[in-house]
Amino acid sequence: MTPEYKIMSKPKIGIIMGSKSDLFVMQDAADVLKELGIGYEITVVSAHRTPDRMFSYAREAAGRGLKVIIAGAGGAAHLPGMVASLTHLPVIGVPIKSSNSIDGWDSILSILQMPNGIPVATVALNAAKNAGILAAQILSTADDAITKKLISYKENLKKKVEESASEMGDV
Ligand code: RP5
Repeated sequence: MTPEYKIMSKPKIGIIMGSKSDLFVMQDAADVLKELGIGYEITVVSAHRTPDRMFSYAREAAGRGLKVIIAGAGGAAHLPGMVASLTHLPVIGVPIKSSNSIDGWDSILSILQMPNGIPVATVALNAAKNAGILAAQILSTADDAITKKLISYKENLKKKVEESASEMGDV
């Protein structure tokens, strides 16, 4: 399957989504991983339209060196849970408010309410950026360079708030 993925060097994170129409959300995961200098691959894998592709992607992911999978889907979103059932890798689910969605709740509940034994770490609706950060945090437990980058990323968030506060007039 490898040649058809869009790959940044030495991918450790696999970003998949149920449809190309999910890319407007899932791109945020790729962007934050790029910012943190973490290699990822990104592609479309549909649980219901391409079940065989989903099966082989999930089964082969660990062997190809991936450490975390980020899976986004909208509507009756079974992709993250099904992928989690097929691999021991941690799976982060991104519920997406898609064109076929009932306000996003269908996707949130499908991804969040996994039965015991097969967890999916579910982020907020459309929160692919947080999925990317969480994936980096998982990698950081065994990687000091990523830890340093995350500390500086969060330090920067703090600085921005402080700058806003001083612009608005500190109290
Ligand atoms: C889901 O259905 C996809 O994840 C997407 O969010 C939604 C709509 O897909 P398209 O009809 O736009 O391909 O499977």
